[in-house]
Amino acid sequence: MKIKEAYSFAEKAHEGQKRINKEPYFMHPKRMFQLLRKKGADSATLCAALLHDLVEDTPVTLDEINKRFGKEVGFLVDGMTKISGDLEGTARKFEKYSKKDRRLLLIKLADLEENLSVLDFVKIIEKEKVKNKYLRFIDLLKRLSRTKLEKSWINELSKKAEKKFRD
Ligand SMILES: [Mn+2]
Repeated sequence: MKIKEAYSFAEKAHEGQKRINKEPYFMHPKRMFQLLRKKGADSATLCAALLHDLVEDTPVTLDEINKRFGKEVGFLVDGMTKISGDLEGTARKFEKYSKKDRRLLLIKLADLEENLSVLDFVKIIEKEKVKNKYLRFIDLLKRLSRTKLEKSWINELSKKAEKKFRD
């Protein structure tokens, strides 16, 4: 599939954006891509991981993603796009989408795993809010996990997160 195209498209769309730790934003989807590739994810999953924050954080629309990368990738990106300011709505949407395409569980796991690495940069006042959001999705993924890969990944991640939030 169009992995190279997704890579440069996402890199360009995130250009100029910085993460909380001041590195270029694109490092986030890039590391998710690397993580998922190691786990043997298929090309639609890899493309969607690279593109997963575009609709949320850049002027790129879902329509454009569908046109460029096809509906399969578009569906995964849509499933990763949150409903602004509505954590419960976002969780329900994610659950509904992931029941139609289980690959969303892996993309979300990679998202949570990668975000754990910048958690130390979150300001103390925002930490509680971030923690709530984070744990909401850990719980949801625990409930939705079925395969060996999903289960072992979420268990490992949940332990790491527990430790991080304790520090
Ligand atoms: Mn993300």
